[in-house]
Order: sequence, then structure tokens, then C-alpha cells
Amino acid sequence: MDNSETKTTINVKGMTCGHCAQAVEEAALSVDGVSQATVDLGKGQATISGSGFDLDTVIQAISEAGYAASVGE
Ligand SMILES: [Cu+2]
Repeated sequence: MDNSETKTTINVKGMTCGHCAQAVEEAALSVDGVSQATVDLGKGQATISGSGFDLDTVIQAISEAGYAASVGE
């Protein structure tokens, strides 16, 4: 069983305002398994939580929304 809730922080470049943050959150939430997406505009990060989501798919969805997403420090 893989029901555990996971939380991952993604670096997102190119967000400049609340609209950008909302677009990134909506893109992340459109991915299966994502239950919550919280954007920190100041840090340029998005925190994604949920269970069983594919991180690559989340990154791709955010990229398709027009923002460069990556994982890692
Ligand atoms: Cu914006």
C-alpha cells in the first residue's frame, strides 16, 4: 500500500505576482494525487502535498503553465 501523504518542495522560477502563484498552484493541483499546493512567491518555491503523485508530472504541469520548475537545492 502506498497511501502515505508526502510533501515535496519544488523550486519555481518566473513567478512575479499572485496570479503566477495561482497558476502554479492550479497546475500542480491538476495532477492526480496532489491534494494541496502552496506557493511561496518570495522564495520562488511551491510545496506540493498529496499521496501517490508523480513528481515529474507535477514539474511538467508547472512547466506547461509557463514556469521553470525543478527539484533540489
Ligand atoms: Cu504574475
